[in-house]
Amino acid sequence: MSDIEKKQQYSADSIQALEGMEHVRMRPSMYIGDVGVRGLHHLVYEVIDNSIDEALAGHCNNIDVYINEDNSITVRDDGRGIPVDMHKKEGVSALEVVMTKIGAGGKFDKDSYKVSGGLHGVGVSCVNALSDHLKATVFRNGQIYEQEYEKGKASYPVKLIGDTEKRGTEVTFTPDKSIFQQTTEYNYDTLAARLRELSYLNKGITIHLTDKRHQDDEGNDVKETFHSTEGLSEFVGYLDSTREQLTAGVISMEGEKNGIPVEVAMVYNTSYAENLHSYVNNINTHEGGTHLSGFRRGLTGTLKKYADNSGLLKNLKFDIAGDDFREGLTAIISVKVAEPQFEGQTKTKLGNREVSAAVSQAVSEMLTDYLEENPNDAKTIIQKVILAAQARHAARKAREMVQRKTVMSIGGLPGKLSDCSETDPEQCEIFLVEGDSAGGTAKQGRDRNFQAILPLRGKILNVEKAMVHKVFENEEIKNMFTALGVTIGTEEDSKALNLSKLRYHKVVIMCDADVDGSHIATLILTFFFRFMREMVEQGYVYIATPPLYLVKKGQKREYAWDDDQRDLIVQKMGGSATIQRYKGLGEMNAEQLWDTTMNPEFRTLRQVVIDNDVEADRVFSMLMGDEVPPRRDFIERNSKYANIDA
Ligand code: 0RA
Repeated sequence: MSDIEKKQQYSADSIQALEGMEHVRMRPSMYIGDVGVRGLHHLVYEVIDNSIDEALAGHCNNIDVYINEDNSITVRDDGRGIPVDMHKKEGVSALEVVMTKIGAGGKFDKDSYKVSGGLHGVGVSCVNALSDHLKATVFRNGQIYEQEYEKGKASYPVKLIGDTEKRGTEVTFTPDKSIFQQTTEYNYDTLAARLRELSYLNKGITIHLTDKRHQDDEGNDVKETFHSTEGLSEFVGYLDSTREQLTAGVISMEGEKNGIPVEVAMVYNTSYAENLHSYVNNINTHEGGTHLSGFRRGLTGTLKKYADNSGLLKNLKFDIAGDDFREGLTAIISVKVAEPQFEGQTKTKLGNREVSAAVSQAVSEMLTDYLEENPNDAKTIIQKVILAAQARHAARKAREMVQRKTVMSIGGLPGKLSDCSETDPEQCEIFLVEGDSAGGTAKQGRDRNFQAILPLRGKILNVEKAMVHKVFENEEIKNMFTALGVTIGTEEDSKALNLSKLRYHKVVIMCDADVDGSHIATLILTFFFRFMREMVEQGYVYIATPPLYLVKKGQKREYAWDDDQRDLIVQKMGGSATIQRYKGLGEMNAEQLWDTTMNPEFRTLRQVVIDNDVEADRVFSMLMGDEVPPRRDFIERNSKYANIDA
């Protein structure tokens, strides 16, 4: 029995269920993961999932999501509407049971195949418990019903408020500020990314997102519509839109194998990165699992067989490994599993054994057909695989050099590193600084007890476009590996990261606050995202935020991080102040850099988080492409969402 099932059984008793709602408020992280930005957005996904389920059951076509002016959220669908009749056992309306009893979720509809589900699958009652206020409106049987709640408790019994021709359910909730203490402000891009993802994963559904807090030039609310007719093949196209495709079409399939609905879409591009994304019941299975291993097995087996039969591998002097078949591959795998077993650290790894063969078979059939029907594409793909194998051999040599350097302790650290004296990694910070001169200032300004400085020379390698062995041969990248104490590659997995000897628990990217600086920061971030991803996932990677302005009047000095702040300071000083705009870190002296950017007491560090795997992948390929404007636009829009670190 899964945890969720246990929870449902537990809460079947109404008295215990009441305790359940209080328990959610007492231990919210147990239900929604955390009470930060992620948990806040999770509330929305939890509500939407009910509407998605209604759509998957064939009763709903449209879902409207509103971010209201006060940061409350409204989700409306045109499904059957949550039943409002009396629930015999509980003695209250079914609606009230769904809204106030933990785990009551889809209990009414035993026949419906509940496949959608938030990561924690806890249901809308959980959202209710964590909301200051929630209003549910049901359009059903020609009538409109309403009920409101405060912190999960019904304010009055369900009431009839009018007639309607519509059908559906509408939920508006205001997250409780006493629970979500960090912020209750919703990020449009985060919600948009998830809704877009859901529309690709559940083709045919139309989802609208409206942001009532922001208007365009004509005064209309910012708004987007997400709808996919093709599903995953369109998703792959979207994801790879800034990469150059190797073959003309997307290879895709959709069907059922051994009773398991399987959908796969894949495309090869000219890059060297492997981008596999997998889903179970609309949940991103970030840690992979049986469906992903089934995909890999099907892919390798089929391509190997084809290559052997076609004679393309004749006279090859080196072996071909599984990795080689996935270089430059972008693929999305989506399965629907009735009773998913989630394992792994973040419970995003599928454990169900039976899924592996289902996906493997589906992939073999799909690929075999494709290769036979498109012999030119087949040849192009196999040639790419051979090149990958060749490069891998070169990479192994380069990697071994990085390893060797890491293992040596005396004199093993890069010469450019100014290390700190503290040795407990948890206390230690390293600043990756662009350029030697800024590096010098940082070295003078730092607290050498716990802050290390590693200057990086100019533009570091764009790993998005470089072959793997070039990455490991790169001087700056080798320095980062050795300075951080991170090694890569084990016997079983050439890409596995070893963080057991990590020397700093805060890695701070410190670049100029201009376009060039953000480009360099993005290059470094891309490196972390592709080659040291676990560092990001474990929350070790931060971005420093140097000020843009120094405002001076007489003896008074204040710093500003944006134009509004600058104007406010000038006003406060009574006008006619001198404004210095910092063009780079180099214009600051050591003391100024310490005061504004490095001193833990006053600085703002932005912690780098990945809130949507697929979107992060797309954004990095976009950012590292050749066009500057979308990159700049993106960075400017996203730099507002700062995570304060004390
Ligand atoms: C169970 C039964 C029925 C509808 C729903 C659940 C339902 C729940 C939600 C939550 C958000 N939107 C929803 N839409 C529908 C109705 C069963 C029937 O009418 O026979």
